[in-house]
Amino acid sequence: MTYQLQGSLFDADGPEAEPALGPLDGIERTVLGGGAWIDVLPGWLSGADALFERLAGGVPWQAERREMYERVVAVPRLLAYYREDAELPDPVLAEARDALGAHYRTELGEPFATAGLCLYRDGRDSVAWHGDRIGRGDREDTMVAILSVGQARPLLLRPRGGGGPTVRRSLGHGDLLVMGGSCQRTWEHAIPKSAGAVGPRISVQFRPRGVR
Ligand SMILES: O=C(O)CCC(=O)C(=O)O
Repeated sequence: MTYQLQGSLFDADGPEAEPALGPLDGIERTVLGGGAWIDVLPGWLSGADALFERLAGGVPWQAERREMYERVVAVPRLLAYYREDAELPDPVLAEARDALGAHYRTELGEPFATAGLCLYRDGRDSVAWHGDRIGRGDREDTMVAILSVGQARPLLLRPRGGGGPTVRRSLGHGDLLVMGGSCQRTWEHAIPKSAGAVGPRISVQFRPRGVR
């Protein structure tokens, strides 16, 4: 199976441009409340077409199944997980992890260690409301940084359990979004299903050790 970017998604640098990261200085913080925040930097990565192609074709994507309401159902996206010290599937991802670690060193107090990759094949792929609360994210403030390539999809955030205002950020080709503070404990996030012609998207999530 091949996953291809649609023409309108191609970035301005063209498909031949090597993936490269810009500075993190322009990143903008939005305080969500309850100790949670998000930082957003559109277009952090240039040469995003080439990175998309390499990851789409080179990562050993896994289809997973899970139990839901006493049935086993397919998880609606493909996944790959790189543990701490595993070689990442592209050198620019190691650069991204290290640049994020350096930028947030004082605030986070530890490096980003693991990388989770998700491939949303089309608008039917999605992830339901959740916080990354397996491990320390359930008890401690932490950060999860998402680098997105491919089709722009909205990331929604709401206070845990719902009932509060929903915050929406479109994550496009080369964009960065970092969830921080208590975000995994006190807020939830989701990528909803989307109707119509929706191209593929790859999300790369960097997390500190013990957060999942
Ligand atoms: O697709 C994304 O950027 C979000 C992924 C996510 O929330 C997760 O895998 O826990």
